[in-house]
Formats: sequence, C-alpha cells, structure tokens
Amino acid sequence: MVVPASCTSVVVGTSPKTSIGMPVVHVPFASAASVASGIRESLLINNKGDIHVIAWAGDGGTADIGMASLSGAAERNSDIIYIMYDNEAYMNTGIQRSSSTPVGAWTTTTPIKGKLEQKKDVAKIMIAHGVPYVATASIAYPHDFYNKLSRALKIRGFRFIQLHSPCPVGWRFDDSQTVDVAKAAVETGMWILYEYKDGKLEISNPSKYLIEHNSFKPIEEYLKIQGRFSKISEDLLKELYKERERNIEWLKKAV
Ligand SMILES: Cc1ncc(C[n+]2csc(CCOP(=O)(O)OP(=O)(O)O)c2C)c(N)n1
Ligand SMILES: [Mg+2]
Repeated sequence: MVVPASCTSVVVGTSPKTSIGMPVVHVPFASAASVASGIRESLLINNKGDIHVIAWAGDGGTADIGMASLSGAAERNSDIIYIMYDNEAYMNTGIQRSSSTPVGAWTTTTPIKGKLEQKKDVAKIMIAHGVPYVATASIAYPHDFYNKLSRALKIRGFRFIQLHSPCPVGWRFDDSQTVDVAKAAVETGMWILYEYKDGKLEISNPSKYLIEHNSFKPIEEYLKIQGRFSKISEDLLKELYKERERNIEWLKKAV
C-alpha cells in the first residue's frame, strides 16, 4: 500500500510493523499514483509475483496535489488500484478546504460563508480517462465497498474507487454518528453510489432505488446533523440542490 501524507499516514505506521498487516510505503504528497505504478512494474520485472499495489490517498492528495500523477497513471493504464478516501478537506493539517469540499461547507480556510465553489468530481474525471474500472463507495455501505473492491481486484489496469468518509472533527459531529452521517449523504443524494466497468455505468443500491423512485430525502436532513453547514445561506443551499440535480441527470444519461 502506498500512502501519501494524510490522516492515514498516522494510522498505518511504518513497515515492517504496520497496523494494517501489509507493507506500507509512505510517499511525498504529489506522488502516490506514480510510486504505486513504479512499485507494480518493479515487482513484475523482478519476478516477485502478481502482487496488488494499492494507492490509498485523501481528497487533498488526490483531487488537488496528486492530480497530475493520478492522471498520468490513469492515462498509462498502470496496473494499480487507487482508493481516494474522501473526507472533503485537508483534515490532517487542521481542516483546510480542498477542491473536494462541497459548496457551503465551513473549513478553516472558508470561515465566513463556507466554500463557494462546487465539489470537484474526481470519479467522473477518471471515467473520462477511459480506465477499466471506476466506482464510488461509502463507509456506510461496507458490503457494497467490499464487493466493488473484490471486483476491482480481478481486473487488470488502472482501477479507481472514491470512498466517501465523514470526518467527525472536521465536519463537526460526534464520532458515534459517523455511519449515520455517511448514510444520510447517500439518502439525500449528496453522495451517489455507482460503478463503471467495461465502459458501462451502473448505479448501485440504494442510490439506484432512490433515483428510480425519485425518493431522495431533502438535503437539509444531511446538513443539519453536521456543524460545518450550520451557517449555509439560502443561495448556497440552492446550489447544492442544483448540483444534486445535475449529477442525477448525468448519471441517468450515462447508464
Ligand atoms: C508537499 C506537501 N505539502 C503539504 C504537506 C502537509 N500536509 C500533510 S497531510 C496534509 C493534508 C492531507 O489532506 P488529505 O489528502 O485530504 O488527507 P486527510 O488529511 O484529510 O486524511 C497536508 C496539507 C505535506 N506533507 N507535503
Ligand atoms: Mg481529506
């Protein structure tokens, strides 16, 4: 596993005694996808066997500073799995906005009105690269995540999973609520689960059911259980509704 600077760097520790029971290489912020590509190639060239190499990076390390190396690895169809765990800000350094922070969210660098710009859609950027596998997942739906990861492991080439991962400290809620907050994101359509494989897009449940029955909960149900949206204006709330609509329309056309 290749980990650039992030909260995960702190949690996994260093080889040979990592907390996740697999070798971890800690790398500079911008380089996760290129180091992972290089390790995979070197394992093959040195006849070390068919060992999976996974880059595990935050939203800052992926959507912002690692975007160039990520795009390069995707374009070369490097044989790696890249997992972006998306807690929607630079959490490890004290809650600064990233391009993956949603509209209206408070961070220490968007302290007054919340973020004004829309959330960068990294999964769609990866689909545009024409890679063999792209999926979105959520920590509230571990079976869905597990199944997607299992399918990704069987495919060759560049595979990308964006995992929505609420941060209690940065999003301002009690950590006992983490799964409920992640679930609310899906139930309100602020996070949509899907999978892109062999050039075909499929929406995953429960998002599929919610889209088919037009039964998303109001976005406010997701916002009110977190402190980071406590001061959101009516205008930015409207932006969130528009963004949800755009996403749903795009997905409906793409399936
Ligand atoms: C080149 C460089 N710039 C800045 C930092 C400081 N830094 C370490 S972790 C981090 C935040 C990473 O954010 P993200 O990728 O979203 O992961 P998270 O902390 O949210 O888990 C920053 C800015 C660094 N280590 N290297
Ligand atoms: Mg982050």
